Order: sequence, then structure tokens, then C-alpha cells
Amino acid sequence: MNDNRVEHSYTSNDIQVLEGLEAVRKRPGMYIGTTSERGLHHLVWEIVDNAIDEALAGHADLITVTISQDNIVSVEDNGRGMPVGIHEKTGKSTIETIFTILHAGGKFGGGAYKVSGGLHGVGASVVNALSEWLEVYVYNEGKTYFQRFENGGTAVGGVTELEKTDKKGSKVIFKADPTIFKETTEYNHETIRDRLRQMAFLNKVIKIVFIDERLDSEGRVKEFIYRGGIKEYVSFMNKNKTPIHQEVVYVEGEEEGIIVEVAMQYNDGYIPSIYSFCNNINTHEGGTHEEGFRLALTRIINSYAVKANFIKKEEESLLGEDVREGLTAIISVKHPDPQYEGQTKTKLGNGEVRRIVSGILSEQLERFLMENPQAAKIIVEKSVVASKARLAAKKARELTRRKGALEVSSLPGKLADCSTRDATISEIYLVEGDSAGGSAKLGRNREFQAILPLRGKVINVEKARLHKIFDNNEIRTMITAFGCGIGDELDTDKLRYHKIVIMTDADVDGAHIRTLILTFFYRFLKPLIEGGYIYIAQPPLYKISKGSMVRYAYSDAQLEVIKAEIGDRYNIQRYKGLGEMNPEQLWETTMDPMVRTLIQVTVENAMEADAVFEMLMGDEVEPRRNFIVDNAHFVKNLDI
Ligand code: TSJ
Repeated sequence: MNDNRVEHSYTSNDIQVLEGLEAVRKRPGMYIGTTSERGLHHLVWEIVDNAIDEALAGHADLITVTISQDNIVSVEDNGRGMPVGIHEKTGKSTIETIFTILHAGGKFGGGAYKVSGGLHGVGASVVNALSEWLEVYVYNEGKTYFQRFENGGTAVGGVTELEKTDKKGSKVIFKADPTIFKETTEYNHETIRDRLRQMAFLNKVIKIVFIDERLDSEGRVKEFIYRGGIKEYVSFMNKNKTPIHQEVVYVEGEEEGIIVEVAMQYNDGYIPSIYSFCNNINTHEGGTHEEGFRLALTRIINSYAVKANFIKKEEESLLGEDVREGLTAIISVKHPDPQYEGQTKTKLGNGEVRRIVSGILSEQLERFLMENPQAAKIIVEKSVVASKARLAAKKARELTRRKGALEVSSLPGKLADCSTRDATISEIYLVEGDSAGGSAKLGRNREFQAILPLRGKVINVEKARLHKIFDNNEIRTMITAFGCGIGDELDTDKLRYHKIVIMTDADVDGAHIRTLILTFFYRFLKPLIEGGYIYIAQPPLYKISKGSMVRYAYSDAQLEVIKAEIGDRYNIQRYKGLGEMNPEQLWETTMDPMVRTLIQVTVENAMEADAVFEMLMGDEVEPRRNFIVDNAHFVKNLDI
């Protein structure tokens, strides 16, 4: 089987050599997936990965990536410099071999844990093939060597010597071919910044400098250097969250040539943020390293919880989901021969990795808990609360069924229902306070918009016993109005409104109520979040009037723009709450589907959505506001 594979790849390599770079230009999608913006960025990753490999082999510690005004990319390292001599198999210069023969790159690789040539590695020759021009500089032995390629990869002359230098390293500069990348040849600053930052987190010995000459002096130069590695990565990810123990747990080890690193820290939220990597590649689909991590985490926290008398053995033990609640973790392994599986080939398949990660984490996590009893107590108690909440949700389902009290037959009196019975177009607004509720009832379109005023504080489901939660009026009316049941027996087919809109004041109290509602949803109605049924309304902060003209501003930045637009003499009203708006104003600013902005609450979609959700869940109003102002247009399915 293995022999077969080697033989097959040898043969196909041979064919590709014969085909040359013309094949890449004919079918770029075969090599870089797509010629969209994503494919364009693939070129950068390919070149950067090669420089990273030189650093991982221990020969470089500085990588500089520059994007010029006209989107020309330069990547430089301070490594050994690519070989400049004649390559014995091809008879051409080694540089020309690397840049004109498909998959030649891998054969020159030094390190055992290469990023390049791995999952995404298509080789530097593919970048050359898809470039209008590409130049290579090698600094070595006091000299600068140079070779240039044009028109999709053709060498313009051989390797020539330029000026003297005392630098050492390699530099590649290229201009993506606009006839290939028809959609765009413009690089996205954030995309490149985030990837370079991630690379710096994952490789603590490397300093990465990112220079974006398209920006003004402020954002132009960014340096990424994280000597704390993934430990710092976890701190960074928990930046907008509230950690519940001070130190990030850090574990490392090596076995059978496989290097394992894990960093983790719990925050006071619920959703786990666990990300894994193999050879610096994000393994989105998980795999054996994540399985090993989960095994060890569940086992060690359970055994500690029993030993330290937090739970009794005969009690129901903590499940994986309990011990992962609110956990931010990075798992990074380096493997000399990684096997990738799954739909997008981002699932690590090597079986031995499960046992190795689990073994290393078990031993060192156990020691951490023993040596840090304070942190251990906080962590175990959080897991115990999670398991109790899980059991409570299960019991709640049974309770609901027995009581039969939460059935649609007895719709709450406070609810001003809509007239349509078509759930797909129906909306329910959960409105803070009776006065705003009154305005919303008058201002709404009663055909498809229902209003449920929530009086006073929604109960904090984290801090209350189950019977108290279900005695809470606000909770009961919400469940009854939604009609879909709760917990394990929740049935979204029975949901009476396909948009559930939380509309609270734009102040700290409003943020708190929203948090409580979202916490309740997360605990008891999670499928509604996952199904994309939950939204947050965005009321305006200011009303600006001049004569008969009225404008609304949803942020301070927008207020400034409007002020500048309308010039002298205007009247500004700052809304302190929804209650200050009359029904017409509430309709035209916040509820009218033609003009309103709804933010969809989502728990899906990796890091960003996760951070966003945490922010929306959090009590901090400022980050939330900033998010809305900065990123409103990025939020999926934004309903404007
Ligand atoms: F891939 C690439 F060509 F595009 C590229 C390669 C781009 C960049 C920015 C850097 C590099 C690169 C390659 N940096 N450093 C190296 N190192 C080698 O090619 C090299 C040098 C010496 C030896 C040796 O055994 O002496 C081995 C290697 C792999």
C-alpha cells in the first residue's frame, strides 16, 4: 500500500515535470484551488511557508513580508540562502530548478516538520507560474545572487552576481499575474496580518515583520514576536474574555519524534474555543491530536475531582462537554510524516498521535492540578456547575412535559401576537421594559411582528436552581410564546417565529439583560442559536434634526459623518433608552425591515464568530459597540 503510493507519486511527478509550468497557467485551480482572492493569498502562504521552514530547521529567526503600493509581495528571511549552484539532476541552477519544476521545492527541504510541501504546499514553481514576474535574491558568502523570471515563469538569463553584502538569507519578490487573478490582485491586510501573527504564535523563535506600504505611517509596520508561543496565543484569545484562573496551563513533550504542545485557560464563558494545528497547519476538522487532548482532559479532571472530594465516585461523572466549558486551548503538534484526512484534508489521521498527546497531557495536567490547588478548585468547580446545568436542562424537559404548563394553548397575556400563522415570516421582539414594549406594540407591523415585553430582570440561569428558573415569569412566557419546547425535546419545527429579536437599551443594563437572555438561550434553547433564529436589534444612539429633516446615528462615528454632512445648526438628541422613542420612531429606526440592522447571533464558524459571540455575551458594552460599528457588514446574513 505504502510502496504503491510512493511509486504512484513518483510517476505523477514525472508527468508533471514534463507538463511544466504551462499546465499550472492553464488550470490554476488544480494547484491553488481557486483564482479568487483566496487563491491570490495562497501565493503568499506558499512563499512564507518556505521561509518558515528555514527558521524551523534552525537557520533563520527573522522573516520580513512586505506589500508594496501596487501589491507586489516581498518575502525575506535571514537563513542560509537558497543554494546557488548547478543542480546535478536538471543541469540548471538550483534556483531555476526550484522555480520552474513542479514540486521540486520539497526535495530541497531541510527540516523534518515542514509546513511547506505539506498539506497546502504546491511549491514555489506554482507561484512563479502564476506571476507576471518573480525575482529571487540570495545573500551568502558576501555576495548577492539574483535571478529573474517573467511571463509565467520563464527565466530571464541565469543566476547573476550583484553587489557585495554581509547579509545572509533569501528573498523572493513577485507580482501576481492579473490575467490569472481576474477578480483581484489586491491583498487583504487583515488576512495577511492574522496569518503572520498566527505563524509567530505557533513558532516562538521566529520574529515576523509585516510592512504594508499601502497604509499610512500608523499601521504600516507590524512586528510579531511571541517568545511565550501558544501560551501567549491563549492569552491573546482570552483578551476580551474574563479568565477564571491566572496562569495559562502549558504542557510540552516529545515522543517518537512527535513534538506536542498544549496551552489552555478557562474563562467565565460557556463556549469552548479549542484550536489544533499540525506542522503549523490549522486542522479545522480536528483529528487524533484533538481526540488525545479530550481524552486526557476528561480523565484527569474527573480523577482529580474525585480525589479532592469535589464529586463522589458514584455520582454521575463529568462529561467531556462539562470539562470543556469556557475553555480556550491550543493544541500544536509537529509530526515528521503527517497524514491528513477529511472533507477538506484538515483532519489529522496518524493514530499514534492520540496516545502520545493524551499521555503527555495527562501526566503534566495532573501535576499542574496538584501543584496549583487554587486554580484546580476553580476549574473543577466550573466543570461541576456545567454538569449540574446539563442535568438540570434534562430534568427541565421532563418537568415541562409533566406540567404541560408551557404549552401554546395558553399564550401569555403580555404577548401582543402577530396575525399571520406563517412562522417563516413571523418575528417576535423581546423588549426591555413596559414603556418600550408599549411603543413597540404601537409601532410594529402587526401582520408579522409580535411583541413580548420583558418586565424587570430575566433570571440568571447560572445562579438559580431549576424550579426557580421555571417559576420565573419572563422565562415561562418566552418558552410558551416560542412554542418549540426546551432542552433535549426542543423541536424547531414547532417554533412560532423564525426571527427572535432581542431589543434592549443601548446601556449597561440593556447589555446585562441581553446577556441573561442569551445565557438562557445557550443553556436551554441552543438549537435556536445554531439554527440562526436569534437576532439582536440595533437601536440608534442619536437623533439629529434640522428643521423638518431627521437623521439617526447608530454610532459616534456615524454621528460625526452626519454632522459634517448637514453643516450648521442642528439639534442632537441622545437616546438613553428605547422608551424615549415614540412608536413611529421605533418603527423607522429599529423595526422596519427595510432600514433596520439586525445582528444574527451565531455560535458557528470558528475563531471570529466565537470571539464575536463572547463579546456579545459579555458585559462590556464598549467592545460590543465597536464590533457593531466596525464589523456590522461582515456579520453573516445581516438583515438590512
Ligand atoms: F521557496 C522559495 F523558494 F520560494 C523560498 C525559499 C522563499 C523564501 C522567502 C525563502 C526560501 C528559503 C529556502 N529560505 N531558506 C531556504 N533554504 C534553503 O533552500 C536551503 C539552503 C541550504 C541548505 C543546505 O543544506 O545547505 C538547504 C536548504 C533547504
